[in-house]
Amino acid sequence: MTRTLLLLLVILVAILLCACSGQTQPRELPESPSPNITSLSPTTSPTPTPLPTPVPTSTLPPQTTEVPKSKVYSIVWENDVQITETSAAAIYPTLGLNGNTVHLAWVDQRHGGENREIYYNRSTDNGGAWQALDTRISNNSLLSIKANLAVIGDTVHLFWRDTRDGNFEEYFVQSKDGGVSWSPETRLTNDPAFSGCPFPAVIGNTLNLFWRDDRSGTLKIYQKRSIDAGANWCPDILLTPDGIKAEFPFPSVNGNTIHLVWRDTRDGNAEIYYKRSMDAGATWTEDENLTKNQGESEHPKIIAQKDMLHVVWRDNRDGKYEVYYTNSTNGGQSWSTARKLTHGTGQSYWPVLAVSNDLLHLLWCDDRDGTQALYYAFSSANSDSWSAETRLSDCVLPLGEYVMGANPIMASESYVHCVFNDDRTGMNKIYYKRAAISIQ
Ligand SMILES: [Ca+2]
Ligand SMILES: [Ca+2]
Ligand SMILES: [Ca+2]
Repeated sequence: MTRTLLLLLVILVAILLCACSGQTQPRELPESPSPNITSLSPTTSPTPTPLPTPVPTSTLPPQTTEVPKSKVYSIVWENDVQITETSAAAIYPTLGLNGNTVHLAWVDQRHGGENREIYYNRSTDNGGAWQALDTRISNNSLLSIKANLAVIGDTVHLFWRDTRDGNFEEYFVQSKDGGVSWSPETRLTNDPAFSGCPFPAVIGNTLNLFWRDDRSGTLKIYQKRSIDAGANWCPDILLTPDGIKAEFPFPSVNGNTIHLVWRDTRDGNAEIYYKRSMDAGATWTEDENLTKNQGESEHPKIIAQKDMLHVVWRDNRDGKYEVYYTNSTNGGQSWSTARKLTHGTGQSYWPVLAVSNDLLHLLWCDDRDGTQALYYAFSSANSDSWSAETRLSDCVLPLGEYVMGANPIMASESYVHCVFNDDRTGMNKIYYKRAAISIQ
């Protein structure tokens, strides 16, 4: 019995030893979840399948850099809405945007003769419906033109230029209730020369206005500032060198920083210059030439999108005018190599950008078919690839420097809004068109 027990004990020990010899190192406890899981490099995740990018077209360059994207956007344009119904011409529409509210200003000839007046309308449902009665903003017998809006919440600032004083001067009105009622107008400039094309940049209660002025014989860029929401304005500030022709200033605001581009001839041909103010317009960095080529580089527009800056302009460095693009990923400290965006048979004019979330929207005029037409394309890849073009309208004014309003395109998360004038009825009228943005 004892011997049997001993034998069983020996067998048991042998089995245990055998089992232990086949066992690996004691299993470690599973790691606790990494607190940095959300910051893991994308390269450690399964590589997302590159989604179909918007189809390159014959007039936009093929995609040069594959950018994996998690979203494919669809932009579907709706029918035109005719905003002005009078028998008189209306031109130069421009937009402002605040949430679902779309603000629209334009130049209207309904009062006859040489008079031009600034008119205004708005939609509070993303462009679905417009006020039955538009609003007359200016009221004098001479030219009131080139309106431009700056919208901060319910406060709408509206600037334009006006010849009532014997030469062009900048004027300003303000609405603090989303365009329902308007302040009396304020005359902002007072010099005997041409004061044109006012472009505002608003940061809280600090208003900056940029315009071109030839008070000493040459067009130059001037700035004017108010730090009390427009109640008081500082004297005019000259922003570009005296004696150098500079015009078409265009600002974009990002936080407390104003980024400014303009057309400048100090280098012997027209170039796009840039500078920024990181204190809401009080001080500025040095002027920087963004183009540096022998062609005429003009019609610049800049727009900030999150931490990226996008600039477009037109350039004839290759013999005819095409739309060019550059961007900065470090707040304007350095810029990408310029890229040509249009390759059609005609000349391209007046490129304008809008941004919304991940999208970059481009609107421009092109005469490839013999008449000047308005085209649109978008990019979800910082201009590396572009959608097919959409011809939005036969644009209508003869080619010239005053064709396009200041902001004819703006975008929200849900819609792209576009305004233009078109003479399909035999006379220029203001049309509005929107596109719903969806993610497929
Ligand atoms: Ca007038
Ligand atoms: Ca003047
Ligand atoms: Ca140039």
